[in-house]
Amino acid sequence: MTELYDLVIHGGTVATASEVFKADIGIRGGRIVALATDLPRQGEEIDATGKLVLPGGVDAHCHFDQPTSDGSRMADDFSTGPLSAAFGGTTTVIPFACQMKGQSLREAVRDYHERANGKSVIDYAFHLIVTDPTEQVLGQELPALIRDGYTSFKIYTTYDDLKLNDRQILEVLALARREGALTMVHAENSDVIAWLTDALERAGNTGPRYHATARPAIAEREATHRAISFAEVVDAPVLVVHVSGGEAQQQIAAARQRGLRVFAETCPQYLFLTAADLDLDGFEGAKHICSPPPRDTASQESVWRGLQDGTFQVFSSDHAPFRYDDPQGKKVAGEKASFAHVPNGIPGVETRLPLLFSEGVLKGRISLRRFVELTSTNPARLYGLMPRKGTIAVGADADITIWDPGRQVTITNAMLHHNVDYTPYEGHQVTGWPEIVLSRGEVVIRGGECVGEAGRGAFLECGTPDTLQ
Ligand code: DUC
Ligand code: ZN
Ligand code: ZN
Repeated sequence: MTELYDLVIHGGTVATASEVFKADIGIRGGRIVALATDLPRQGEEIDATGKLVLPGGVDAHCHFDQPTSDGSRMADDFSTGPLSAAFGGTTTVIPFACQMKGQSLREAVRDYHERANGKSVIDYAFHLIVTDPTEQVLGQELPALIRDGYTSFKIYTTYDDLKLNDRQILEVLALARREGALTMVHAENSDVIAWLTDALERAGNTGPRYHATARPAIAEREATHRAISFAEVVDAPVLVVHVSGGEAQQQIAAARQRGLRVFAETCPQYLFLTAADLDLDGFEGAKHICSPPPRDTASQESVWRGLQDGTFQVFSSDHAPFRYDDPQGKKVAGEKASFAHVPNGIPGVETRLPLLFSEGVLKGRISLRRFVELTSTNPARLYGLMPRKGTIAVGADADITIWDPGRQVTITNAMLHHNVDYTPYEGHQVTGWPEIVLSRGEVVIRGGECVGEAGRGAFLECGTPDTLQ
């Protein structure tokens, strides 16, 4: 008799964005084919008694093997980045394919496929980063790429090598509207940052902690307001990435109250770090330099409220990995460097889910359903990966994380699998950790080991973003 299932997960508590229920899961050909109590014991079996059975995480903001204009290299490539993600319970990553100014966007995409090809243990899609919206890019390349499954792109309002001017932002938003894509915005006012940076450096204030002074919440608020205003002019949806706290959050909440299709993402660093972490002894504060910078405890509370009240739809890592003791120098730029030359970004792809589960779900700040929604379902929906990814349902890919809700872990860098020599969360105690991770029905992580083959992860074409409120 042919078996109905290749694998059955028995006895667990399944959580989706809409319900939490006891069920067995039957898997065949990499997909979920049955969801019911007491499925027959067939094929391979996993006993999930006492465990949570969650849709694998979708980390919609991570940077792997992304060259920077100053030549600093990211520590994780498309092997170690996705591997670390998988160990942390994530089964889909959406890193960026970044166009360099003067480069064709098609060429950039080809380049990133070469970087990624044959390396990732889990499935991946790409957001684009549009830095040079020429006539060729807007008229031909971008519309064709959207049709080919690259349906979201990030634009910047800061960094000389990345930023767009206001006119260009409007052009990109208008194209996104026409072609059914989603624009993600890094919102910080470039001139405010440059002006403050110059003043700080002239005064000799160049240590890591001044990174936070040079990038104040007002600069983020202004650019957030501008991005939302432009999206309103064009009548296009927009998603503001890595929102750090109350100032920008108020702009987003007010826009959403007016019924605008404005979406927002926040990240662990805005819940678990503050600007004080940039002020550690010596140069150690450089370990926490990311942009926007972490703020203060009031901002952390504000971000928690935004996760609770729906201002934020997406919780991503913004994993942007640089080594602290890099061969090029401490945090790449060297200890003598001004904060302005330290690459912006911190690791977090493996700790994203445990931190939010422990501090959010177990401390009663968010429900388990909301946790799943923020970390898996909403990113899949907004970036056009539903119904394949982001949920546990018949027909979906069997991307599943079996979660031990009681496991106590003290986070140390030694236990993580990224290629970075530190974690910003060293010594942080959490309860809850992924135990078994399946990608398309195949166990990839079990018993603290990777048992999935490098390169088995597939490239995913994204469909039209679901930006209905
Ligand atoms: N923006 C990101 O999205 N990641 C790292 C640094 C930055 O400025
Ligand atoms: Zn950014
Ligand atoms: Zn980022």
